[in-house]
Amino acid sequence: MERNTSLVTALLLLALGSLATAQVVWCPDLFTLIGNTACLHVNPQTKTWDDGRAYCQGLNDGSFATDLAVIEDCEVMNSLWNFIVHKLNKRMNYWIGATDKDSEGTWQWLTGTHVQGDVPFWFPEQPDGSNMENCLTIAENGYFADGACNQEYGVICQAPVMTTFRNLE
Ligand SMILES: [Ca+2]
Repeated sequence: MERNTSLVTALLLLALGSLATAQVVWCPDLFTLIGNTACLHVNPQTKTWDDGRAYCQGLNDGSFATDLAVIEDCEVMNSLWNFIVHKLNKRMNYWIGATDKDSEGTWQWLTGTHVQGDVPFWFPEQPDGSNMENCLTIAENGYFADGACNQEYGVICQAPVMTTFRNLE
């Protein structure tokens, strides 16, 4: 009997222990959690791609890095476009963080990874600008397109997702 009681007590404590903390995911100031996995900042004020990048890189206090957004996830892409159209009501062209400046036709994110091709990211027939269009936008139709880097578009910036373990007791 005593043995059973201590076993039950141990199991109960174990259950309480796992319930007592929760992982809290959040974003730094100025950034919104999109699709539960990305911290993004959408600014409809228009800038060239380079100026947009500099703007994004300035959106932090030095304890983490920020840059133009890297959108590799379909869920994030959908949630982002819903946020832009339905919440901000600012459907327009936005710069994001990829170019084919280094090698025409080879699109790379600022992180160095290859930009995924085709549906559901790129609009059909895009990219189509060859050497004239070397920067990546999410266009006003909600899909990727290439754009001339000195055009002035809105910008979408990204910060790392922050995680905290919060005690629930
Ligand atoms: Ca190009």
